[in-house]
Amino acid sequence: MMIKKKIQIKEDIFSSNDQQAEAIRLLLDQHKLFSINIMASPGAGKTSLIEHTIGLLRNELHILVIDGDIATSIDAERAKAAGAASIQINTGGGCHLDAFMVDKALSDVNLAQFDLLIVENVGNLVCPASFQLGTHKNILVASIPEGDDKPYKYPGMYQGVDGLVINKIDLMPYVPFRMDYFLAGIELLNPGIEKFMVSCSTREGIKEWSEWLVNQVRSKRSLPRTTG
Ligand SMILES: Nc1nc2c(ncn2[C@@H]2O[C@H](COP(=O)(O)OP(=O)(O)OP(=O)(O)O)[C@@H](O)[C@H]2O)c(=O)[nH]1
Ligand SMILES: [Mg+2]
Repeated sequence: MMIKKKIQIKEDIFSSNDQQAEAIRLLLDQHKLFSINIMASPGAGKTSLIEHTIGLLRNELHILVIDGDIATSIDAERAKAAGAASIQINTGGGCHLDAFMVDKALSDVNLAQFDLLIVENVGNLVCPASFQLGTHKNILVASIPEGDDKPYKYPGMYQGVDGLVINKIDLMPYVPFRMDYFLAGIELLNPGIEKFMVSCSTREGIKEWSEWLVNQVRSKRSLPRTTG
């Protein structure tokens, strides 16, 4: 017999985080600084995607990366080596970033210097989905070796994002992955979501993803400066 248990987490636990996230959003809007929060399971290719994005856009945009990890500054160093300014947050065991951590990381930054803020969340498909960071778009990186059932098993994450990067498509010939089944799950949870098929190994699709990002930055720049 199969027994299913549902655990409900009360919304109000997250309300102070949401208020902080809203303050960050206002601050970023004041500086017309477009921002994304990249989430994924460990090893899906978040930092690889960020490296390639920086590589393509560093002559066009000033990019700030905030990297969230349980330990080490490996990812912030990779973003810096690729040509961006970077800040590492170590959660010391915490499985996600929250808006207070991002606020602290931004406290010494001259935001006027930057056009694009990329936050790399801690690798996890559960906890990051519940904590808004004040970024304009939440992006999920899914990767082929994780398996085609992930939208069905982690609906909260797949439902709550604005864009989906499907990475490691170079591995399609080697890993059982039914793209139709995967995409059907996404269509069920998040119909019409913006999707990018990429490979950080072959660089396929990185240009299209980067162009979408640049367009987002441009739309933000053309908005009137907010007061606050
Ligand atoms: N074959 C293949 N490997 C990739 C691709 N993208 C990333 N990788 C590899 O996947 C591994 C993990 O990549 P990372 O970019 O460090 O992944 P991450 O999501 O930032 O990992 P964490 O920050 O530790 O959660 C590395 O060995 C990459 O070289 C891809 O498109 N194809
Ligand atoms: Mg990483």
